[in-house]
Amino acid sequence: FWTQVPQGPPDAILGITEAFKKDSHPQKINLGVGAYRDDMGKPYVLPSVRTAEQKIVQENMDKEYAGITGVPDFTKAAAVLAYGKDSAPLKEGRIAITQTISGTGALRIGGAFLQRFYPNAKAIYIPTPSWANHKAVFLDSGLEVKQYKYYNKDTIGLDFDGMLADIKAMPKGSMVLLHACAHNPTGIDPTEEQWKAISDAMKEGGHFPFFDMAYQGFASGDTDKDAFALRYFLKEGHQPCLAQSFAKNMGLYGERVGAFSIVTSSPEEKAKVDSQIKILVRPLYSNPPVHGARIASKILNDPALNKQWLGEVKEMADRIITMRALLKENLEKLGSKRDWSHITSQIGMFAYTGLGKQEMERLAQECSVYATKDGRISVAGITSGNVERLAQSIFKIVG
Ligand code: PLP
Ligand code: TYF
Repeated sequence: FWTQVPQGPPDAILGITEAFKKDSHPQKINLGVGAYRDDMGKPYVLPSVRTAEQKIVQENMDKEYAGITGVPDFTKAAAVLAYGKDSAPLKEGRIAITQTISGTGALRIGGAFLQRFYPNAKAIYIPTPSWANHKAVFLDSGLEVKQYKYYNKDTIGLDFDGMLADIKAMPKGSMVLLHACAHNPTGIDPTEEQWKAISDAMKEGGHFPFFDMAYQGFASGDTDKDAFALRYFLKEGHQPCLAQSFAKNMGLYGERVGAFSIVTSSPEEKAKVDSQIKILVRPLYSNPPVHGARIASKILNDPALNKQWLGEVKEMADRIITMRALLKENLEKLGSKRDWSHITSQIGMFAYTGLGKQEMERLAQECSVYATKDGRISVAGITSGNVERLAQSIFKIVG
């Protein structure tokens, strides 16, 4: 049957782990996939997650199906986390929200909803570069994918003028994907002032903002601060939609906990949108898994556990910030002539080193240091034990 099926390429990010596993170097380093590691380089389960799980087990809960839109205590709390407890649309009952299969599922349900209902839906604009999966997710949702300028390779910073010019040049009413914080892969976010100008340009064009928030809390260590752009857009009268992931900020990667929400103009509109989201979800996976959502719900709804979790998010963010500083320091100590200040000015899980494809290939072949070919390294994979060897490796390749 399947002889005509062509061999496909591996995922650009998840494929790195395959190459890493095959390498027998005892001090090999994997900075490919964005997954948090502790300072021993081990996967980390948050103590608040362990406690929440114990509480759930003690409650002897049943395993009945959740509704189509998931665990209500979870989605309610997820909306508060993102939009803020004083958010007007939230208080007015006009945000439609559904639990999703993590952030990817949120983007995919969002893409499908927009494809079906956004007036004259055609293209969604994503930044250049963007998370590798964005294009595939939106193409598979039936949308056309276009790009706007974002990264300036000369400054290893934001191409703010290019971004703004591209937004202004889009056809009226375009759909625009925005990384809410900790842009993946560059780690470069607009400043608050720049967000204000972006909001103005989006309003002027009558464009529709789709926020992808996969790292709330991970950028600054403060979940409110990281929600600045989303909340500012709301205050300015935008009615965005939002993909949320709890993979990173709760370390629930494999549990697949996320949410998709849309701000509507009235409770009546919300009810209609809700009904159509259910119609989309039903034939895809019927209803989402409950365990991870119950963990997130406990953490978000139990005040003591919530406080503990916020502390743990901050600890993770702070360890990453420390590793950035250590990497830069070690490169400078080795006598590198390059300016590495972007390593500490970028935020979130990734550093965009500015290294090119061939340099990244040599880093893997000659130093057993693995990361994506675009020069992105997952800072979460750096430890006080491997940072020196990492700096030496980068110095060996680029000086
Ligand atoms: N969006 C961005 C920008 C990401 O980096 C990721 C990966 O973590 C996701 C969405 C979705 O990830 P997940 O499906 O694991 O929540
Ligand atoms: O960018 C990353 O590394 C994370 C994890 O298909 C990830 O967002 C990578 C690839 C993928 C799914 C998740």
